Amino acid sequence: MTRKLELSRRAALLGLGAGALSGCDQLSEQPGFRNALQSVEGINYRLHRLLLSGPQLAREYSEADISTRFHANGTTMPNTDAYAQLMEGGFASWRLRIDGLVQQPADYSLAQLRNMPSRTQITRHDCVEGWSAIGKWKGVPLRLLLQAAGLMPEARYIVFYCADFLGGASNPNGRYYESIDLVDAFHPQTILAYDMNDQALPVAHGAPLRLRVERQLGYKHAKYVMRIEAVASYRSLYQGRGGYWPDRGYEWYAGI
Ligand SMILES: Nc1nc2c(c(=O)[nH]1)N[C@H]1C(S)=C(S)[C@@H](COP(=O)(O)O)O[C@H]1N2
Ligand SMILES: [Mo]
Repeated sequence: MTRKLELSRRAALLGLGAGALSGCDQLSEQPGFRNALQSVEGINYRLHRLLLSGPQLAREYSEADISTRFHANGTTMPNTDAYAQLMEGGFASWRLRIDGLVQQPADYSLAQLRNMPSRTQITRHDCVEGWSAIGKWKGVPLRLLLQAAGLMPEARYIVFYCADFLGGASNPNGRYYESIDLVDAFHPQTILAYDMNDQALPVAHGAPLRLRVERQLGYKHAKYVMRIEAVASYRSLYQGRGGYWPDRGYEWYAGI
């Protein structure tokens, strides 16, 4: 099924015009809309988990398919002094923190991540706003970092905290974050990418590190990842729906 068809199918299920789904920044605050979204989301999640809980791979493309223009969306330059300093220093002092329900919390430099085994994949990014682009991503499989950290048995979700705040740096609730379950966290195509199209990841696309979780929509692919936390539940984080856009009405499980 094409993306457009899929979106209009969901819109029809929700009893909405296609326009109602046409933007990361267009939201309905109506409780009815949210409840409808949540029940459809449950069906989509359970279906996907039934069909996709194995290692089924998202389609991979060839070099010739790589898009000449790849739109940068959402934040394209994080708006904090802390990020500006990291950027000026070429991210030499940047560290990725891994903690939460793990045996061995850790901090990784970019050089350390680049020295780990890597995966390269050419995949299509689908934004809920209706555009797609094909890019080549190289990074460290998330699975390797989680195995090194040693998940505790209670861990069920992996949360990604980003450097950027939407709606102003002084808005503590505006921090971009996302979360995924362990099926996606251990999936072979789930990587923390530091290269895009054979170059260091550009700032507009999430430097120095961004998530690629290829079987889900664009907003799940957290850019500017600073910290990874293993949790039993995401209900106590921010608005309790597991991500910046899920907190604002979008599906937590954005399976394509
Ligand atoms: N930290 C952060 N991650 C983010 C966003 C953002 O605004 N901030 N936008 C999301 C959305 S809606 C999309 S479509 C993709 C865009 O990635 P790109 O800029 O590489 O195209 O990043 C996602 N991850
Ligand atoms: Mo998006």
